[in-house]
Amino acid sequence: MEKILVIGAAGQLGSELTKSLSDMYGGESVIATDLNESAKSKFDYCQFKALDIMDQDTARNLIKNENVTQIYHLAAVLSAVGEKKPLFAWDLNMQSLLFVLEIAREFKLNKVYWPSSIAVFGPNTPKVNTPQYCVKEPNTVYGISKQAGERWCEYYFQKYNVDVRSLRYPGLIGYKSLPGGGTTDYAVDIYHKALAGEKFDCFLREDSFLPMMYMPDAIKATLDLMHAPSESVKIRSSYNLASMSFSPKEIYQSILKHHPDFKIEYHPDFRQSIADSWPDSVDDSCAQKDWGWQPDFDLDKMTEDILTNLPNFSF
Ligand code: NAD
Ligand code: AKB
Repeated sequence: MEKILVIGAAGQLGSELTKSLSDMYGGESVIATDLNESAKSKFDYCQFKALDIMDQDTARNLIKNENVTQIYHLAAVLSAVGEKKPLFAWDLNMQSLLFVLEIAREFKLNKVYWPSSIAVFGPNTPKVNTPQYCVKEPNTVYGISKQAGERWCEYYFQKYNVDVRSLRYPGLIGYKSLPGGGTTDYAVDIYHKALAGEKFDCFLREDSFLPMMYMPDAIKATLDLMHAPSESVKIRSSYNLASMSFSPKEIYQSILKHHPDFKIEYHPDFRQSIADSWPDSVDDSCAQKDWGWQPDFDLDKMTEDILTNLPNFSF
């Protein structure tokens, strides 16, 4: 029987991924962990334990005593917060990943999942249809940590046969939790403002294109990758992953079709230069070819789904 540990389970991605893992494996097979006991109320369908992944003795005992077989390591400091606290971001993002990889090697875990990001790309990367393999000179601490993390994942696979798998997510958009300090957060916040009947102040320019993905597609991609036969997973750094690419003006126009009085203003801040360093769109043909990736949602389909379901969702 698999025993799956999710680290950073209470965040934007973890809240939805942990539920899908519990639906798939059964709640008794999933242990959700996050920093604070207060996150427990989110996880009435599986086990929950408060865990600071930097407290490595406690984490190691938990993994050993619970006979954990797989880890989904989601805890990280994201791009915008990372620029405010660079050394803290580097420390958390790198130490936690190295700890997880070492534990996976030592305890011979079946699988590890660790997300990377479009933040691995930088200003010298080709911006449109960014290839899987190209120049990567990230200029955010978050991006540097993801790039280094990818190299470590590949290293542990090649040297120690650790079955670690990873996706370079675009900006993830979901309505079931609030985002945690990234540059793509505006594309979540905008729906909340539209439904509240308030004007939206956008921290990016209206023409700032970024790769984005609706959360159900991100969950599908993650589970598809994790369930693909090992020999199909040919990239052990991290796979480019794509579904849609849009600008603030385009998401605004998509919402206007449902809320014609919705207003937006653009006040770019420090996050604009982060967005400018990232691709407009990425080429995910390796993911399509290796394990059959195809997204289900485009911008208008996502907008309709969020505007229909968010009003009935309680946090
Ligand atoms: P988030 O900030 O919403 O969630 C991270 C969670 O980790 C939070 O619940 C936080 O409490 C927890 N955490 C922080 N420090 C911790 C620690 N020391 N020990 C245990 N838990 C800790 O982030 P997210 O959006 O859910 O992102 C999850 C992962 O996916 C991250 O690795 C992120 O880099 C990656 N990713 C996310 C996006 C996106 O758009 N959300 C895009 C690309 C990659
Ligand atoms: C961020 O904006 O930092 C994240 C990401 C794209 O990795 N959403």
